[in-house]
Amino acid sequence: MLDTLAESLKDVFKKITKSSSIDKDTVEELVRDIQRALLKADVKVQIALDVSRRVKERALNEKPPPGMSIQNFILKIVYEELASMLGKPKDIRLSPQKIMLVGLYGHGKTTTAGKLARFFQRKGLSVYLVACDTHRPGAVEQLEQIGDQLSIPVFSLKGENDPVKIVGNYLKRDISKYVSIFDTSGRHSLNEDLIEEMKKLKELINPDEIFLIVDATIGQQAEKQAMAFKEAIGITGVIITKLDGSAKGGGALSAVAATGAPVVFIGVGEHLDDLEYFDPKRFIARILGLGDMKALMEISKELNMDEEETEKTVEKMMSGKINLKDMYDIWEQISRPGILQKLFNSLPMMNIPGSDKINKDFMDQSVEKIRKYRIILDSMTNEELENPDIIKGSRISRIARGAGVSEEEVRILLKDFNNMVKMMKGMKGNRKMIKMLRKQMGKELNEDDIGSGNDGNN
Ligand SMILES: Nc1nc2c(ncn2[C@@H]2O[C@H](COP(=O)(O)OP(=O)(O)O)[C@@H](O)[C@H]2O)c(=O)[nH]1
Ligand SMILES: [Mg+2]
Repeated sequence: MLDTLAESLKDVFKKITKSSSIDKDTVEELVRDIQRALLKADVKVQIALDVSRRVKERALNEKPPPGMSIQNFILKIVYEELASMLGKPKDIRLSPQKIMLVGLYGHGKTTTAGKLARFFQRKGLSVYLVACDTHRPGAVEQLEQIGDQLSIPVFSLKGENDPVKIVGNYLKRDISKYVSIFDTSGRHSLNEDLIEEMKKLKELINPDEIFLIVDATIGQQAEKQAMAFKEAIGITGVIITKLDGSAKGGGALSAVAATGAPVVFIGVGEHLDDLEYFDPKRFIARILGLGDMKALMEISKELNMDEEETEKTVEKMMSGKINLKDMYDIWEQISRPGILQKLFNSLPMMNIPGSDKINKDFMDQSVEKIRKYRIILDSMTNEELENPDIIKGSRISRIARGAGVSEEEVRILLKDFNNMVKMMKGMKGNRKMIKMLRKQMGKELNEDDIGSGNDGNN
C-alpha cells in the first residue's frame, strides 16, 4: 500500500540519516525531495507545499531537545508534519450503536459493512447488518452472503423496494444490544434522488455515526466527494477503501483530511479482515518503515512512549509483568517492515555464515505467526487483554470464532505468551541482554558498557 510514497520517503530519510551535517542547503534539498515524493503519491499541490514549508520553517528555526541528534530531530519534524497532514484519529466506541454507511456505487459500502461487522464482532459485540440497498440488483444477497460467512444476522425484506419501510421494520425490534450497520444504496453520482433518500433514512435511523465510503482510486477527487456528502447529510467520518491497489492513496487520504472529516478506517484488500483502524501517526510511522528501532524510539514520544516510558517497558518486560495489551504493542512494532530482520541481525547467533536460508524461513514464519496473533488479539476484549489469566473455556471458543481460527491456535498463543513472560523474567539478571535490548530501543552503548558487558546470567 502506498508503496511509491513509502519508498521515496524512505530514501529521503536515509539521506538525512547519512548526512554528516545539516545546513540550509541540506534542508532545502530535503524539502524538495519531500515535495517530489508527495506529488508522486498524488497529494494535492497545495498540501504538498504547505507540508514542506512547515518542515523547512521548523528545521531551520527549532533546536533539537538535549540529547537528540540533529538528524533524528529533522526526521521527527518530517514525521510530525506528515502525520498532521492526515488529520487527527477518531475514537471508535466499542458499544452498541447505529452506523449508517453512505457512498456512491462500487466504492465498497457493502464489503465495508461486512468488514466493520467483523471488526465489532471481534471485540465481542453483537452485530446486525441491515440491507437497505434496494437499488442494486443482488445487493441484499451480497450482504446475506457476507453475513453467512461471519455468522452475523442480516435484516432484509425480500421484494420491498422502499428502504424507509425496511429500516422502519428493523427499528421496531429491540436492537439496543446490537451494533447495527446500515448498508444503504448508492448512485453513480450524488444526485437529488440519493440526497433525499439519505436524508429520510438519517432522520429515521438517527445514527450515531454516518460513515462515507470512498474509493481511494479517485485520488484527490475524494475531497470534493467528502465535502459534497458533508454538506448534503453530514458525515462523522470517512472510510477509504482499495488503498491496497491504488497509486493515488496519498491523494485520497490527504484530500479527505483537508475537509476536516476524520478518516476512521482504511480498506486494504477484498477480504473481510482487510480493514485497519486509521491512526495518522502510526500510519506514517509504518509507511516510513521506521524499521530503525533507534529512530522509532527517539520518535517514540509521539507514539506515547517517551524515554521514561521506554525504560518502563523494558523494566516491565524484564519483570514479567506484561499483559497481552503490551504484547500487542510489541508485536505491532516488531511486525513493521524491516524491524524483525534488524532484531534478528543483531543477535550474534543469527549471523553465522550459511544461516541466511534458515533466517529467511524463520523470518517468514515469524511474520506470518505475528500476523495471525494480532488477528486473535483483535478478537479479545480489553478486559481479556489486560488479564490474560481469565481467558478460559467459553472465552477461548468465542475468541477462536471471532478470529476464524481453531481453539488450539488460541491456546498456542496463550502458551507462547506465557513462555515469553517466563523467558523475560529469566533475562532479568542478564545485564548483557538488558543492554542489548536497551540499545535496540534507542540508547547508545558507551565504551564503558561494552567493556563490562560480559557478566552473564548470574
Ligand atoms: N482491493 C480492494 N477491493 C475492495 C475493497 N473494498 C471493496 N472492494 C471491492 O470493490 C468492489 C465493490 O464493492 P461493494 O462493496 O460491492 O461496493 P458498493 O457498491 O459500494 O456496495 C467489490 O468487488 C469489492 O470486492 C478494498 O479495500 N480493496
Ligand atoms: Mg453495495
